[in-house]
Amino acid sequence: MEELSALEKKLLIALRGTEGGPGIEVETLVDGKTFSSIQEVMNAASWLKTRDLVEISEKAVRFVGLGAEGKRYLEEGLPERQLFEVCKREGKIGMAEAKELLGESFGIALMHLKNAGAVVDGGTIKLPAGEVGEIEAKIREREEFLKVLAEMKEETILDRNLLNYLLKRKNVLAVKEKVVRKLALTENGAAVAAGISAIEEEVSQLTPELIQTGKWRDTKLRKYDVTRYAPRVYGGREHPLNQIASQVRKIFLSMGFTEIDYGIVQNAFWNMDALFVPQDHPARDMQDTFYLAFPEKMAVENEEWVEAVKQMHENGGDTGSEGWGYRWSRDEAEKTLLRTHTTVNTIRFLAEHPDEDAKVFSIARVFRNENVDATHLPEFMQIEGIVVEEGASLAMLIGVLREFYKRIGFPNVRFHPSYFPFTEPSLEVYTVLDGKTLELGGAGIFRPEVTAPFGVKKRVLAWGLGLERLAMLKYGFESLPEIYSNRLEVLRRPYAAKFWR
Ligand code: FA5
Repeated sequence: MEELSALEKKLLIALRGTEGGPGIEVETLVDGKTFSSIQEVMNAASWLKTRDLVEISEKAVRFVGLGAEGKRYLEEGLPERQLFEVCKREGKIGMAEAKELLGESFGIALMHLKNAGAVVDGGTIKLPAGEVGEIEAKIREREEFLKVLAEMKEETILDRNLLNYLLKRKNVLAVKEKVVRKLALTENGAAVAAGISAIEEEVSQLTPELIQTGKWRDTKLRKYDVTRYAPRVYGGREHPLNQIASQVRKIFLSMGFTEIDYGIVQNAFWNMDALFVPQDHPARDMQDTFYLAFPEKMAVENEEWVEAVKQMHENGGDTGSEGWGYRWSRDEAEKTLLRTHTTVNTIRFLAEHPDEDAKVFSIARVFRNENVDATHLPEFMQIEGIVVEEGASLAMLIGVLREFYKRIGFPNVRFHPSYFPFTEPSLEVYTVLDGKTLELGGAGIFRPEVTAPFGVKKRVLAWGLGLERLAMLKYGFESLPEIYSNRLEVLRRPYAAKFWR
């Protein structure tokens, strides 16, 4: 009883005595005093129904009224009445003559006069002798029916045959369907209703006003039953990929990093040459990289950089390295492409800020000419970062990555040695999932061949990590394509990490 709202109690009282019967129509309960709207009644009724105190019955009922033609016939008479009158005067009438007399309504008039008993014989319409009275009676019945409908009361009983006949005539009648809802108390409901004595006004929502004025002390607060069923509400929320990107951003910002980004369209110089990726490296093939037709080329901003990178590839410049030992091509370096990794962001940043200590990161989209599978997409996001600092070390690099993964929820990532043309030493971050290793990212210390051409003297710790693979593990997606499927049932389900500590 305590969990019932005042409105629910009022409804129970209003329904007293309805148990076991057909119930009361909802509309009749709306009196502007106890209940002000159908919604109010139905709201209370629905809750009472979930508690098995009220039964709600719904029945679709058809309401018949006059249609457009029906209203016209009521004023001007039925078309068959007009034809009947001329026939009656002459005893018969020729089809052609009748057509002329009645104009447009001739067809309908004839059809319904025949239905009432007239016959057509050799181009003449006749009322068979002795049946004239009967025919007229039928027409009158129809006319009466229309009149009755026009003034219909709830208790009017209609002739079913006539009704069916007129329903077949076009636009004579109009039918509307309405759902009639009736409420009745269940046995439980009757017992509860009998026990209600006074209805105290009570409050189901504590407002700031109630609290500030102190009125809450004298207010009766309605109790909640937290075990009751309530429909699940799906509020809007950020796409999981955006959520995880925001978390990644927050983590790096809180670790003192600054976010950077350069454009998606780059030339091979920044995407590869500056990173000491040789010009015959397989990753530069069209099978792996999306090159652009417009613009086909993009010059490098600074000739000194071009010269230094060229030397590095051809002979290692003055780093003591031998370089790659081939003739470097400016043409190849100026080719435009969609960046294949975000390391292009950090190398550009380094070229522009060669002397600074720095901690920068980016979370950005990259493109590769890849076949889609569970762990590969042609378009994906990378989390890139560098730490530039005199005494930076591999231990620091591992420390930063461990800290990042720990903060995002993965305390047990592992590292093993790896290879990238731009780092030495290089390592790979991975995790084990369903017995298989899943590569999460690459990292390392930029080689002198990468830093020297831009005059960077300090050590640079660098990494590039996959965002989607992280999202997949964190939110329990089956595969990377599922993240982008944007199916509502996938986006709505509660996220469950696949990866466990
Ligand atoms: C790189 O892209 C290097 N630039 C990373 C790096 C940066 C190394 C700085 C050293 C220093 P890799 O191609 O392995 O490396 O990609 C890095 C991560 O991106 C992968 O570990 C993976 O998590 C993600 N990734 C790579 N290819 C795909 C793909 N096709 N779909 C989704 N994620 C991918």
